[in-house]
Amino acid sequence: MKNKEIADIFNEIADLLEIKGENPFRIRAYRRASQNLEGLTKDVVSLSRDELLEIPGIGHDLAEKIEEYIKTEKVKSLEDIKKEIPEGLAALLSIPSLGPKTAKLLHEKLKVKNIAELEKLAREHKLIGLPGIKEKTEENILKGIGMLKRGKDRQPLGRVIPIASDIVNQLKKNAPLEKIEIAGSLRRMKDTVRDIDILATSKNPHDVMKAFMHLPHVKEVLMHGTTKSSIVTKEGIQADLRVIEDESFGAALAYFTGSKEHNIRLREMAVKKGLKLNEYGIFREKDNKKLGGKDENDVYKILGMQFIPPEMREDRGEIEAAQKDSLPRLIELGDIRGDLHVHTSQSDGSHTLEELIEAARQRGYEYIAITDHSKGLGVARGLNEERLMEEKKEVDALNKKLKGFRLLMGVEVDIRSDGKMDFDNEILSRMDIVVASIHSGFRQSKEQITKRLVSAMKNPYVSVIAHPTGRLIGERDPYEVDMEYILKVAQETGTAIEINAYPLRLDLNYIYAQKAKDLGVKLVISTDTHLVSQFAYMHYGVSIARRGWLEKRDVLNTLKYEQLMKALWRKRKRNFT
Ligand code: DGT
Ligand code: CA
Ligand code: ZN
Repeated sequence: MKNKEIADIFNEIADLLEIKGENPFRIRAYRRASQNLEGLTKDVVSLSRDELLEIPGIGHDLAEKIEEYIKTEKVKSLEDIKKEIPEGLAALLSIPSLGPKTAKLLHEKLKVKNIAELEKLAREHKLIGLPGIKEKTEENILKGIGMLKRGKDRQPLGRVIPIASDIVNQLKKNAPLEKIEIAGSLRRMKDTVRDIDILATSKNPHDVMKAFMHLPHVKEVLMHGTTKSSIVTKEGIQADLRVIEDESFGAALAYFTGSKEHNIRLREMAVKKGLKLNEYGIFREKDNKKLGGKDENDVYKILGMQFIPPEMREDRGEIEAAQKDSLPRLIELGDIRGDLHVHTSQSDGSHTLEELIEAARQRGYEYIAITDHSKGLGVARGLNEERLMEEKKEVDALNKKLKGFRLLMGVEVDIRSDGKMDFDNEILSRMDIVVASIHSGFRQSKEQITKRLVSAMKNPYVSVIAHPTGRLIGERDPYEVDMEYILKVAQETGTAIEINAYPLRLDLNYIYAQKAKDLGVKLVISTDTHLVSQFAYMHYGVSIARRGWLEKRDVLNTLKYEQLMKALWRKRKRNFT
């Protein structure tokens, strides 16, 4: 949900206003709005202007900022305030436990300009004696700086999953475990995660904790307890391990999988039914009799609803749907019949057609689409018309030989800065599939970028828009684009939209994937493979689709080859007649 993101932004604005010494009433208004947004059970994205105004503390001004953020993922006034405050000073606020008042004080009295200076002063005990600063405050500041240095707040899912799986596998080998499961945002397959939450059962928790402390991954031990321990891995990610009683394992798994919002709703429902739900189980209120909690499904069954897949647990309507027995049947990895975005060594991939076919067949695929870059993308050795036709010949020849497997001849055509396609329609018309995407001009205005994508979708030969927002998680923000409008045009033109499964992309994100589905837009889930090992990224793309409530029928590459080709031809036919 965007609620938390926007709540954080309002809080940040309040912090910065406080550093600036602005009107306390204004600051208070932002804090109040932030709190109320965070406590909101409805998804703010789904609210109309009038409904926004009903949230306590939200007037027209803040409602406008909320809408701005939903559309652009930015709030301009925040960017503006940031410009007015020395960068290093604003950065002090990223230190956990250091508030704006202290930041302002440090700046005014000691001329602290950045975190490094603050750390030095704190080590030399030069902060003590400032109003309100005691030895303990100094300690906390140093602790906070340490935390900050250990790692970024959130890491991309694709970076953390391999680490988490490895920890689990090592524990399975080296600790006396019975059950072990990953919980938290990782189990919900959120695109970024803050830490790794692991739950286990064992007759010997002591030895499990010991094994955990001695994993090769450990850089630092934060806490070593009898049933709960926390470490920081060499990659700078915190991992918590809890050993749970077997009869509570299901309840604990539900609790620690979250999300917090989902849990809160479940607990409220339990209370209404005269029950009590916590991480130990589900109980009858009047006599505390335990009704369940060994299996996770106990919780949902006793509350009178369907089991909710972890990816959906965000309080975005899944509880209501589960009560009505109307949860979607989510797409699964096994539904995927092929990959529709694959590069060969002709452009910037690493493998020949034969190697790619071999790897795809090993995954059980029935087809893949070869989509090398087009000529304009020099850095990726994009193909000109001649080389593309040469590649098409090879693909045709292979298709004649192959049994039970098909190659689709395609191209990832660059959408140029002026909105023109990098190839003429004459060339595009000879492709089985055309994947169009933006690789330049990321800083163009929202209008310009939206226009470029619209012009691509209006081309009858463009089948799919790839990585539609261009984001690279933690590295590059999405370009500015009116995604609502893009989806509308996708629906009107019959253009499919890609969920790019490459771990740093995961683009479309799950919110828009769901919007696309609701509008009747078809999606494809593709890996953008450059190396055969990257076919395995499909798993991440499917998770995003599941978080967006997608079913098999919403995704084109679940179709058999013939049906897929028909679906791809539909747009061209329509545009011809
Ligand atoms: P993250 O770590 O920020 O990527 O996201 P989560 O969802 O893994 O959050 P985390 O690690 O703080 O907590 C794990 C789960 O524990 C969370 O999804 C729900 C549960 N939980 C944590 N704090 C609370 C709480 O205050 N109330 C309730 N009901 N559940 C909580
Ligand atoms: Ca977590
Ligand atoms: Zn690509």
